[in-house]
Amino acid sequence: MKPLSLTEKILQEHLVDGGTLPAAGEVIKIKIDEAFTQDATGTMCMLQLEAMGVDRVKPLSVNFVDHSMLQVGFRNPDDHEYLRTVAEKLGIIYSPPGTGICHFLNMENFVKPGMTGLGADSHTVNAGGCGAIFMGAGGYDIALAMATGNYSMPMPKVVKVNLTGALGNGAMAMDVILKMLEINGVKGGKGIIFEYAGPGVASLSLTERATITNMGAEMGATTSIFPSDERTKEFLESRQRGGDYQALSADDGAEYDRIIDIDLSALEPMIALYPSPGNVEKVADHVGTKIHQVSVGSCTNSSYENIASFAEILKGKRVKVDTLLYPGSRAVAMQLAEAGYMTTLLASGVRVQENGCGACIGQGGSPVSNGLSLRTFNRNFPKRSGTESAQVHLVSPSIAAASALTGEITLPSSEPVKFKDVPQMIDTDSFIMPLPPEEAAKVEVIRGPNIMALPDFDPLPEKLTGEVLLKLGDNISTDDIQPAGIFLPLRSNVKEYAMQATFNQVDPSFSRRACEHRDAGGHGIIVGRENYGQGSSREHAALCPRWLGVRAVVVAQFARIHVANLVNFGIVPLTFADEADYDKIAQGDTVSIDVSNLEGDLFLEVNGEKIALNPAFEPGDVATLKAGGALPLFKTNYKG
Ligand code: MIC
Ligand code: SF4
Repeated sequence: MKPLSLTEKILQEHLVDGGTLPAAGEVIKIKIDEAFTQDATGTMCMLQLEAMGVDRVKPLSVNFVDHSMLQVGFRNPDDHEYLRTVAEKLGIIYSPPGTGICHFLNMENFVKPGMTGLGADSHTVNAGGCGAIFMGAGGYDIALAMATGNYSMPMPKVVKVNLTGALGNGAMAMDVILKMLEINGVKGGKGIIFEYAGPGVASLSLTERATITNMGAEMGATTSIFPSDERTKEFLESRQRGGDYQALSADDGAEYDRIIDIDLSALEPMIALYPSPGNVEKVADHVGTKIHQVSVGSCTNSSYENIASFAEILKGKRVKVDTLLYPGSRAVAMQLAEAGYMTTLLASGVRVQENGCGACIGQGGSPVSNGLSLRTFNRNFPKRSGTESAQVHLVSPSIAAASALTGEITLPSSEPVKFKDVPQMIDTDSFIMPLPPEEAAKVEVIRGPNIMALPDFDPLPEKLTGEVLLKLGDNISTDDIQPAGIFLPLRSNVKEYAMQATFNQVDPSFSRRACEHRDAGGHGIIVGRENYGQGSSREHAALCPRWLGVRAVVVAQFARIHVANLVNFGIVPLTFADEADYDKIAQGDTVSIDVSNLEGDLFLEVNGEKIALNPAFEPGDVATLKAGGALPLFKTNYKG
């Protein structure tokens, strides 16, 4: 038998119809062992799940609350209450606010080597550190996976990352993934699963591995995976889950699309400079730059090891700048307390915050105007911090610690940081577990006034005719399309979220213009270039534009999750056959696209010219697009 990569082994075993794996790019349907949401994507996901008429979810499912935690008014608590009660009704585990960040909790409590999983958040890929294939997707795809236990996706290419040596020179796991970003860039992972292997793997703990797989999202990768080995066993045993362990690795002689070699011993501290995780340089070249804030945490770097290393560097000293800390989970916070590090951190002047996403998604912790914030997070897109004029650079926890003490970018000692090894804490009591079906059926789902009904969308007309509402450049992120931050409490209210936030940081007149155009019968068109929709999995970046009358997006290339979300909400995703045609279109141009035959040749007509387009959707998506979106199609089939 052909030797298989670890990725191929897991995917093969999960093929719904059995058989062998097809060539890269062909659609595969796999069984999903776990599906989860977080609160910011979860309410829409749950509304869609309810609209599907599902009584009880099929795979292990979890609703985590970690993003929208500020309870300033009724909106966020209403969302939490809806998520709690709908979880009880449908057989989903509920993780209340304060328990921790979804990806961190997932690793601690649910992921087993060899599993497949889907989460309504782009950093679901974090779980790859535990030898599993977990991917981010939009809320509709999660709802469907919860309803059916299956997910369809293009077969990815598998790229091996051969690790040798061990980290030294003050480098941490964050520097491994920053190196990968330097090599591959922010779109170099599209259609790829990065499979880490080689003798260097054994030197990395599970949480270090998760830091690396987590930020695979920043390369646009489908996901990343590490083998399951003695370190995996050690981690699972420390979580009292030794029974979940199985050894897993690639077969000798497995073939890969490409091999990337990284010598861990040669790495040095790196920094991703504002405004992109792909702007990677050496910290050494930026030493002495004045900073205004340090923020430690996020799903990338909030483990006990991360925070204990940070605390060791601060021990007995005082921070010079505003320094915020977000532990990954309540269990991590308890472990830090047990080891005495909570006291160290507080005594150093650190502002210890709630276990959750916090400043990473602009929920507090915004930097001062024109300030520079050094963060151990994974994204530094413009305005994401909530302060328009501020900049964010991304670094490892030890750079964050050394810099917090001096108020400028500083390299710590190159000696490895030694921290206290205390047992991990178990906090499974925080979860609200599913009720038996007969009791679940009696649960009343509570919908406060923040929970709006899903909008109805009409089918695709034969021809789209309207205006180019926006012409954009490269790397437009979902934070540009549909910002989070102060707008996060509007996630359950499509109309308000669309009117107040869609593209508002790019062009504050967008929502108003789009509405007027829609109400006059026009079909809105967006034009962009490379890597459109990078970043978050938020389906609101498709749902809200659709509500505002956008019916097609024409770009050079799309990010993976966003293109699926566009299809799910009936927006036709198209690419230029010849990228140079981008220059032939201007914002405000009246254009038309005949979409009567989505499987035929497609053109955009503008200024008397016909520009050739390619579909960015799969043939299997045509019915969804024609119906005006996934839910309208689901409902038609369900009724029929
Ligand atoms: C992010 O980091 O951008 C988020 C917020 O976690 C998103 C999900 C969301 O927008 O709710 C993600 O990464 O998918
Ligand atoms: Fe939360 Fe930030 Fe991780 Fe997104 S990237 S899940 S906002 S911690």
